[in-house]
Amino acid sequence: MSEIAILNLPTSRGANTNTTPVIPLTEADRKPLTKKEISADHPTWCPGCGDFSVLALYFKLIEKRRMHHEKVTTVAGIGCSSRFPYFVQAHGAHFIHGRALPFATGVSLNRPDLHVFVFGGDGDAFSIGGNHFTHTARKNVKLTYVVMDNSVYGLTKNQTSPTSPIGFKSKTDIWGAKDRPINPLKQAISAGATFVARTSHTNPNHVLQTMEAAMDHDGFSFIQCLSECVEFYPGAFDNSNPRKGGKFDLVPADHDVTDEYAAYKLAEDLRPGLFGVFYKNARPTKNANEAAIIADLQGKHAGLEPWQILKKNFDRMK
Ligand SMILES: Cc1ncc(C[n+]2csc(CCOP(=O)(O)OP(=O)(O)O)c2C)c(N)n1
Ligand code: SF4
Ligand SMILES: [Mg+2]
Repeated sequence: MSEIAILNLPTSRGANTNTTPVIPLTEADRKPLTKKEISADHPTWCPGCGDFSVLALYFKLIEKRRMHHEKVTTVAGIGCSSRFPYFVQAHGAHFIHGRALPFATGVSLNRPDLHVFVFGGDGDAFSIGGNHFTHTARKNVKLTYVVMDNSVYGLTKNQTSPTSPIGFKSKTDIWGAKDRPINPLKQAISAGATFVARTSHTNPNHVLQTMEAAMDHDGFSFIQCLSECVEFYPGAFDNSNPRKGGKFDLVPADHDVTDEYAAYKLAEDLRPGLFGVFYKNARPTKNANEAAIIADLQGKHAGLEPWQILKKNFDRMK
């Protein structure tokens, strides 16, 4: 039961007075947000960009899970995909290029009542943000990271990204990329992510289902969501789109998602690869570990304010 201040509430809950504005409401009493209420600015993406579909499905998730403005937290770095929080009418931050995860970690550790979603691009995640990806995964911070992978730098108008395939021609590789691309799923599994999945903007039901499963996971959940850049890499994922003659093959139903080595092997096939949850396992989260340390210290220093406990610890380090 939550207490929500409502002014001038009409009739059914009793007299409408100006002096008793606090009415107890249950979550079930509140109407789910509508798309209109969650949408902020009109997205500035190019017409046809895959990112539109991911945003629309995030709205669907908010609506389906009956989340309200004060519980929606969307964080991003810099890039076309990272403009995401601008378009969500709720709490969020469009942070520094590659630094979305440390920012989101702070939010997640301090606000256990929220489920933090982070959206961003392949460059943001695996180039400049590569080191944060590794450490957020190994620490198992509770949040969901959706990398909208278009295999190119879109915002800066066509440079090779860490997921561009060999031979990809861009402004930085005019004769075609020579460097072996990274495999985001293998990287996530080996770094210690406890939920690892792949989906594609062309399959809305699959995106929604994957985001829901990630949200329900207690730990660092990572989704590689293919999202086509129609401006600088059109047709990049046609071979995974049945409407374009490709195939959308699912992770086999008998795959044991707790088997790290089996997951790693399934992630081998890069393009188009398989879709679904590759790996999922339970491991203590950074959130739980930190909470236990705080509870222990508060028990040992009863009567002291948190800042006083913190100061005591700093003093011990001198
Ligand atoms: C510290 C810093 N370095 C470089 C840039 C320039 N920059 C902005 S976005 C970007 C890459 C965008 O690619 P990606 O993350 O894949 O996102 P997309 O635009 O493709 O969605 C770069 C290099 C920057 N803004 N800040
Ligand atoms: S440049 Fe590419 S990624 Fe950026 S908005 Fe346009 S289509 Fe989307
Ligand atoms: Mg990109």
